[in-house]
Amino acid sequence: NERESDMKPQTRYSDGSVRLRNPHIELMDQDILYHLALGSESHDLIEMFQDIKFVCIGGTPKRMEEFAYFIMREIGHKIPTGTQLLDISQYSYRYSMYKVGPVLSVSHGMGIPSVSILLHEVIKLMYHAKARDPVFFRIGTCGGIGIDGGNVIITEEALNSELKPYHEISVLGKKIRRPSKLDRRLREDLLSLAHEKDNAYDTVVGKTMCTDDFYEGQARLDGCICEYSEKEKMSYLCELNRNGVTNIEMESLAFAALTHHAGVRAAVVCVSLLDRLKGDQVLAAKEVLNEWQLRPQILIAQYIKKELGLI
Ligand code: R2B
Ligand code: URA
Repeated sequence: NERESDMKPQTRYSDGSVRLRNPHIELMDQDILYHLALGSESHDLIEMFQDIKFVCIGGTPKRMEEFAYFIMREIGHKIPTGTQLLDISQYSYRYSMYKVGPVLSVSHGMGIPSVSILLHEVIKLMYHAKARDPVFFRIGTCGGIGIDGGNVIITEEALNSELKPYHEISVLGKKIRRPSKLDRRLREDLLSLAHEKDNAYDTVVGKTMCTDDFYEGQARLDGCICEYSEKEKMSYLCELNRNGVTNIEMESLAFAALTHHAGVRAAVVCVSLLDRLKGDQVLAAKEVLNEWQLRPQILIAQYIKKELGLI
């Protein structure tokens, strides 16, 4: 019952606004974006979100709040003195969402199920808002394969744990596969914006393996269960390395597959927290980790500033 999804990637409307691959939505009286605490009738989504050009998503609510303040300074967006950015989705108690001019900064939680739910609703949000040609970025963390903590990896291709470039999901009890493609042009533009002068860290392009677990799913020896040897672990990680895998994380597959299928341009930029060929535990100090997590944000900010004509 397995088959490649034979549908072509979704195209946008001629004005660049998002078209949904779902005939049911426009027949509904209202569409409640439950996990965002927004709705098409309860909120004026066009008024609130039509100007969005960049949708940036990342795991934690705190990091995405910080990104919102960071991008606000970078693009010179002003809010009244003494006021704070509002977490638009605070009453969902699931995800958090901040809007800074044309930038939306949203948390997606951990793993494919969480990022999938978020993306279904954010892509619908862009559709209801009639936002034009929004670009999506995942700003994340990962384990490097032969890449030390602190270095930045732009995903060339998202692979499942069998190293295949598709996301397999169950729909009506049947397995279907969707290609986990990311936008090549976007990736190349990002790479060209990566700093070269500063040698503090590198920015590289590589294949990203996406797993459903942090421990056994990523060949760690330090989960509550481990039924393989260190030798088996190392031979597996070395095989990943030989296959061009530069990093492992837990969302890129669904992120790439859903955005591609919805006809939305997207890229994944992650910072490595450790080289998995050297260990399993994330040992770096909190302050160091915080500084590292800014690095993908800096790259995305460069892209946004360039697109806005600010650099
Ligand atoms: C990277 O970090 C998280 C696990 O610690 C997960 O969300 C991911 O992809
Ligand atoms: N996120 C992951 O999924 N794996 C790591 O090793 C580090 C961060």
